[in-house]
This record gives sequence, C-alpha cells and structure tokens, in this order.
Amino acid sequence: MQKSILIIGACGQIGTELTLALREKHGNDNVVASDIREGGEDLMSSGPFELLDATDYKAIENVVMHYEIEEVYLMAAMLSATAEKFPMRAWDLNMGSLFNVLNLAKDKKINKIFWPSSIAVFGPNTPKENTPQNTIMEPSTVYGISKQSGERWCSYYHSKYGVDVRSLRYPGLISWKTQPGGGTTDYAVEIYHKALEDKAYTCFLSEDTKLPMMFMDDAIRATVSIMETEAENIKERSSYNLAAMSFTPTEIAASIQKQIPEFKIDYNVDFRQEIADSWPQSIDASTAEKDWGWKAEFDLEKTTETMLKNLAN
Ligand code: AKB
Repeated sequence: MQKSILIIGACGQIGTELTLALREKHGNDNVVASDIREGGEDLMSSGPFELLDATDYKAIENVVMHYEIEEVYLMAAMLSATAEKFPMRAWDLNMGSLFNVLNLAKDKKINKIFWPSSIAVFGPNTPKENTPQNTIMEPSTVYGISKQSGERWCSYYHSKYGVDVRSLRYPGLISWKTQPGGGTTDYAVEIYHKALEDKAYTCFLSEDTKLPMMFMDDAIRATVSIMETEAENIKERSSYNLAAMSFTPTEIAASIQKQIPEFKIDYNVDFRQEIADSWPQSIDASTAEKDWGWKAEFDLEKTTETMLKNLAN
C-alpha cells in the first residue's frame, strides 16, 4: 500500500539506505528525504528532497503539511563519540528532534513514527553477554542517556496519547554506501576502507573489545519489518533489542585476511575505548524474534565478503 513518508536525517549512514529502500517499495515520489545538508547523488536524484533542521518544529510541520506526510522516520542524531565532546548539543538535537515528531503525532498530524535507539542505552552494570530486553540500564555516556530518556518518552507518548511509535536498539552498523560519523563502532566500517586502500589499519579500540554489530541490509530489513507489523503485535513501546553478530577487532581483521592476506592491524586506543567497555558484548533479541519475526541474515564472513566486493568496485 502506498503512503507518504518523510525521512529526517536522510543523508546519514542509515538514512541514505533507508530512503533508497523505501523509495523502491513505496515509489520515489512518496518518500521525501530531508537533512540539514545535501546527500549523495543517488539520494538527491531519485526523489523529493528538503533541507530541514530536525530541531525546528515549525519547519518539520510545514514539510509534513505540504507533502501530506503519514509516517516519519527520525534518523538525525549525534552519535556516541561526538556526543561526549558536545554534551549539550547532543542532548538538544537527540531529544529536541524526538519531541518534535512525538508532538506531531500527538496532535494527529502524522500517524506513525520510527525512532532509532541503540545498544548505548545499556551501561557498565548491565549483564554483558546475551543482554536481555529488560535489564539494568545505567548508561554512562551522553548519547546513551539521551537514547534511554528517548525510549521512556516513546513509551509515555504511546501509553498516554496513543502515539504509534516504534523503535529498535541498533548495534554497530556496517555499510559500504555511506560512512558513519561520530560513533564508537565506526572502526568496523573504516577497517574495510583502509584494508583496500593501505592494506593496514590502526584501530582505536583494543584487540579484544567485543561489540554487537549488524550489516546494513539486515538493519534496513528490521526497520521496514517493524514498521509493517500490525500495531497490536508491537508489545515493546520503548525499543526492541536487535542482534546479528558480535566480534572483536582481531576477529574482523582475521576475516579480512582471508581475502587480503597481507592486511595488517595495529592498535592506538583512545577515549572511545571507555565507551565501548561500557556496552554489551552480545544481545538477546528473542523478544523481537517472538513479536515480529526478527532473523538476521548476515554473519561476519558474509559481511566481509559483501563489504570488500562493493568497496573494490
Ligand atoms: C555509535 O557507535 O555511537 C553507534 C551506536 C552503537 O549507536 N553506532
């Protein structure tokens, strides 16, 4: 069924691929991309685009009215590493933009919202392996605090005002079309670029830092799938745990070496190590599996093959 969709933050790592996937599914003209800056050629030329500041309620409302938007995907956010440098700016962007779309839905100007949460909602006191859907959440990062608060607000707007908001706790995302920016898991994308360019990579996390990760195709499938699920099956109105694979820098390097034997990794750990150390090592996604049928398709080997093949072209 065709519907009118707005993506805020469409030029970022997830937004770019999500926009292209939704245009494919719902028709180019029905999916309006927006961002504070212009994006790649594919995105700009394939459908409508608006320059839009996610913290400007009036500007978002104008776009929503103009295009008769029904669904909003809010992908604009400041990620974990940058947020540690600019705590107030991160809070203002991450929370202000969320309130803007929640209030549009509360006032019945849009019907449905997707908002991304993150494994960053968990903290140093959370069980690290197979982290459950509901457990201790004491995030120790600015980004994690904003995502955990956001989850509480989503749940509140759903129960008090009936807002249909859906959310996923994304792990680190690996993609070849658009690079991430400002995250702690970014190393798992940079490493493929450097493997092809220099046959060497200096990693800012230590060799045995294990983190939950996911290939972008799986993340997009999960996002489309949770948005297409019947409302009564969405039991978690905070956010769903989501999982595909977990690995360390040593393990991703070994998977690259199977294809580029001369590839070398060394380490120069920085402030991002402390962020990574506060996060889970693996995630239990059984609630998402049960409620709306989540199943990952990409493991580390398939991710490495796909990344190297596409980046080499
Ligand atoms: C980050 O590293 O900040 C993000 C995330 C895990 O949410 N990729």
